[in-house]
Amino acid sequence: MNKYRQPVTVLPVPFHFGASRPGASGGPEAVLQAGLPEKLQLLNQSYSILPWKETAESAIERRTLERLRNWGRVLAMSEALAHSVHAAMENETFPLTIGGDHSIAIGTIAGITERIQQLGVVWIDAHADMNTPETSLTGNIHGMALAASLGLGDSRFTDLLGRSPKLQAKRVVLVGVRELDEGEKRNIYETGITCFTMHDIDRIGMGRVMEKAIAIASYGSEGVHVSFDIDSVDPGEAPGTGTPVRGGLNYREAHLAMEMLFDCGMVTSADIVEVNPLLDTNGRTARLAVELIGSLLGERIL
Ligand code: B3U
Ligand code: MN
Ligand code: MN
Repeated sequence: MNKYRQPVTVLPVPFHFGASRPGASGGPEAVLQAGLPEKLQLLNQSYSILPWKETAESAIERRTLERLRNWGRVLAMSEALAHSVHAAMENETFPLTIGGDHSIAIGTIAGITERIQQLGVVWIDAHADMNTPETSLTGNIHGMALAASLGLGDSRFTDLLGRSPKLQAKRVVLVGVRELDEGEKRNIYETGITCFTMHDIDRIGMGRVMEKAIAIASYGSEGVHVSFDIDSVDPGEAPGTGTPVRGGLNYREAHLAMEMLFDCGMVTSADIVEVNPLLDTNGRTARLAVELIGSLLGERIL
């Protein structure tokens, strides 16, 4: 059961056009197959699964830009997802999106902030996703999702559903970061968001880092959104992801983060993204995603 005892709306988003490699579009199916429904039942968590509806091909802008790859596809997905997430919030449920690459968070956050304007975000990721089309070396929109939610970058994304910025920097915290582009470093400093890198976790421990992260994301906020990129976890534990980076969270650190987020009682919504079954070994990464969702929704050892 989540802290507010709300039903969970599971939103599978089989989408990979925000990333370079395909495969993340198989993420939702892999996570469902790995036992997400059974996990929710075990926790006595009421839930429904809202099947993803593809936008008609004819309604999608197919032109692309080198600095904003597949922008038409990402935009169509983001608009549809934002509306579904907003509806899930209006129905007093907890939206749980299952990606898909991390570009889906643009739509999730746009949908949530239609209802909760003072939203804190804990973004757990090996990367910062703080690029703009100008700073990105790849043009992949999954590397721009947090920046867009903070109002940086292309207005098609920053202004989704109207208002921009969706988030205030003082309520945004990154955790687990270990690979940044030069332009992202500037964007982190200039916006003033908080970034706890792996170095901070090594020095003060995951428990202290999460205490600080939760304090920042929840101070004066009406709710906290958790955006969990599975590549935050060390590739030894989570090999099934498109851009693995060594030196990540260990198994218990990842669970501890989710347990502490549940305990804070402020979490309103979550994304679990970047599970790529084509790169996985025997469903290990998908099973980890299911377990971590369990911890976020209150599963305990004792
Ligand atoms: N910073 C790089 C790499 C990257 C970001 N997010 C992922 N990879 N998964 C970029 O493409 O923006
Ligand atoms: Mn990410
Ligand atoms: Mn990442």
